[in-house]
Amino acid sequence: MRPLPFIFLCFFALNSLGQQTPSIIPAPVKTEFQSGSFSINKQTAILSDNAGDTATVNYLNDYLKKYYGFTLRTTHKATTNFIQLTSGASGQVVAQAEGYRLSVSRKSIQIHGNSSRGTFYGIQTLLQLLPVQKSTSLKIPAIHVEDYPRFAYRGVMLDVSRHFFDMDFIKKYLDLLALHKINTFHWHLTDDQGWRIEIKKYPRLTEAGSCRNGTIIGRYPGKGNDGKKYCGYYTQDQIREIVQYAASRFITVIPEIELPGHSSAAIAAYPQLSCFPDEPTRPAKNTAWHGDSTRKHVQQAWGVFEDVYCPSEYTFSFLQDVLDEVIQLFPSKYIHIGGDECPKEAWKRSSFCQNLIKEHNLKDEHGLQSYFVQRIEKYLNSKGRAIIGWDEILEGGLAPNATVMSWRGEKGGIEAANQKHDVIMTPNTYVYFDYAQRKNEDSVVIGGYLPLQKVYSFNPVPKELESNEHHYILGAQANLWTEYISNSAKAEYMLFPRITALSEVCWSPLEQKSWDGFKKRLATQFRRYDLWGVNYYPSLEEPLK
Ligand code: TNX
Repeated sequence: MRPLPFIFLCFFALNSLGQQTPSIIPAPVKTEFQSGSFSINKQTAILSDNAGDTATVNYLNDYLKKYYGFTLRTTHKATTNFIQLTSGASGQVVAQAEGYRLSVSRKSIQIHGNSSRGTFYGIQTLLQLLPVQKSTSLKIPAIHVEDYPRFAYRGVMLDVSRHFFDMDFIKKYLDLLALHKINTFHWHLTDDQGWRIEIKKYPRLTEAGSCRNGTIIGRYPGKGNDGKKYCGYYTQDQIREIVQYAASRFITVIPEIELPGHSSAAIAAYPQLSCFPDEPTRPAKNTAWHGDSTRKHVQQAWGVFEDVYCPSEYTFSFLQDVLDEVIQLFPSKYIHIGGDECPKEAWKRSSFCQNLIKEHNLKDEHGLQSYFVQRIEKYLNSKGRAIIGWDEILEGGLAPNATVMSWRGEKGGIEAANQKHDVIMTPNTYVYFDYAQRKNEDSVVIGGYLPLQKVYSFNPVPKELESNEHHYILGAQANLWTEYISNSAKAEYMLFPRITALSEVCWSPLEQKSWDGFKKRLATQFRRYDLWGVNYYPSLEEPLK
């Protein structure tokens, strides 16, 4: 008989302990396997003295309850069979608040985070060591992990305007982000097809702006219109609930309030926001419209629309009022103000805009867009917040403190870093999860082809940048635009497994990244998706080209 290869021996050795091969995603900075194992069972205690870790202890117990059917007691003293959580700057792995150390021995599991954030990520790694089947005794291999993220910004965006997603799904989404050590949820709350956030001072935003009278059927321009009223928005109480839910998973929620373009829903509610309040809304080219078409309405098809915010004092005071309420709801440092895809036709034919251009010595309508964004930036800066905008905010001159989200490939990010601005990389060439992930996609998608391996190959630091510019790249984000994603099963299908590749892009050091190694670990991750009840595209073998 030929000797079995070493890898098989390891596999059998682990299997005889009732364990799967450890497969931690995203790959940690340093992992050492040791001999022996620890079992979490109903007698295991949690030791934790740090108030900042209370949410994490509850989180761990919720997870154990949900997937394994039992919880652990907390205590202040134990000599064996315990999980100890400590947090704080002493004994740091590296000077990184999100760093942690995890040690599993026969007697105990010890997790030390450089801050409570780090401790939470230590717990996430521990969850990845648990068996993927339900059991009341969870065997874990002895291991030592030292870990911290490559990027401080690790995000995923969800568009809830084109299609609305309910509270339960938003919470599930946040759960799934946390399981991937993603720390930012970018919530795209307003667009042409629906305004989704309650604003007390402007009730029509949700009364009128959160509903459209119909939606095109199928891929643009569509095979007709379904003629069904489509509505949805989050109340301020619900928003607070989500922000809190995210915070207990160390996720920051960044709201996006689109301006000056993608504003048809707001204009439908308050026509004076347009430079041409009396002109009826124009449907997208070659698309079927349902219902009245004599005045302003929420759009029923996808695309880019010419009726945008007029840069009037009425609009600025409206936006400042809206942002005042947004700031109250979201404690994040950043507010995303959109800035993308703003056609200039309306501003060109408006005498008000042409006078404004002259009055402020602006070069043209791009200068006017820059003036618009800079006024909003100034206002938000005065409230202690910073803006993020899509890369079109580079056109006509960047607002002084803006962070740029580079979506049309990487060039906007490169240009912004050259101008010494912070950048978040979200290029459609690597992280647009509304694009097809398989060659023969049988559901309707927006187009494009973005297989898993392409996502995995993404390096958020463009090679064109000098090393002294690398620090401008805060991190990366995947975007889930939902024109063709009308339900949560499809949203999950488009996200998984690509979000798992993204997590490694954002977290793992380059030297720990390997496509072959990732594919092996992904096989176990698929079993975790099953455990979590996540819908996913199961192929591991979709070729890159
Ligand atoms: C471009 S990315 C958009 C969105 C669309 C998306 C579809 C960006 C800033 N704007 O409005 O939903 O393409 O992939």
